[in-house]
Amino acid sequence: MTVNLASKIQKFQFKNLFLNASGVHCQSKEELDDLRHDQFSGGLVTKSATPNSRFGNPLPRYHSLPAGSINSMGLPNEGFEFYLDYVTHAKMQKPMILSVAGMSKDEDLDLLHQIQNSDYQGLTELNLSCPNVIGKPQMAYDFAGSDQMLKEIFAFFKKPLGIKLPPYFDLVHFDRIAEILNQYPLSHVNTINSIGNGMWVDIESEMTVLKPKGGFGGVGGSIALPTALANVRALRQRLNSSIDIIGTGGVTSGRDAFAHILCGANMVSIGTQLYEEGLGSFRRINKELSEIMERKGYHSLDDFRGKLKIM
Ligand code: RRO
Repeated sequence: MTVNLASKIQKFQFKNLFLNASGVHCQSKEELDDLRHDQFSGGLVTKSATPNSRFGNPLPRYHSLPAGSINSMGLPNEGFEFYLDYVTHAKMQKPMILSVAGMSKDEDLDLLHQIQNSDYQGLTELNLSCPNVIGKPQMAYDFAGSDQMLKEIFAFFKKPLGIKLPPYFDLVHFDRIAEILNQYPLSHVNTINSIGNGMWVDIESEMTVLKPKGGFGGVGGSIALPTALANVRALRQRLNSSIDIIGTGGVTSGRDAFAHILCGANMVSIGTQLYEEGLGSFRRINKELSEIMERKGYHSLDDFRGKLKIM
């Protein structure tokens, strides 16, 4: 039996459901080319672009944890023009998602105006959840502000647009954000960004492991999996069926990807594990997911997507 891992976001067809998580292996042209040519990833997401290139926060700004990672990269990127040019002109092997993150609402609107006025016809994702830029709050925790912003965006933006959300931790917050998002013609939501402002301590040196922001950073990897699954599930239960979901967070194996799909993910992205293991992680996780599906007699992702049973 062969299984089919094809999936889509709106009209965009992906040969398989795996993406890199934005931020991992997607900053430079070489990294983007690697992803574009890798036959075991279905698509790619760019590093979130700011209007101008940025070095980001001081080092050390990434640390491996026993079951994940903590980072405070601070939006290092090559600048918006570089990424817009890449996704517009690179010879396509697979669909690409242009991630953008202005440092303010005005910058977000300006970036989206530029995309609207460009030749780019692909998917865009607005990152409303970066936890690591000093003085820049995670927009998606401000419900009224996010609503207002989306209202202003969709007054002019007519291309496919999704947003990257931070994790929510209260059922009332899922209700509230879904109620807002359901008012807009979003292509997708990508959930979750890293769990913001965690802390890790090296007890020998008695120091933080990250330099920026006094050691606070976004937590990802296995430890984030339960939070990620909860967010995919809770949003799938609440969002209009027209809004697709990219499940991000804690995927290290085919089992984790299978769980994301059961919770309702259309696509699944790999962050910390891709960083730690490299591009080979796509091949391995593909194979593991295929084996689970074969064992269960599933031919396609639709056979079990969103069909999580409750006890
Ligand atoms: O660059 C970062 O520090 C970063 C970003 Br923009 C983000 O959205 N999520 C994250 O964990 N790190």
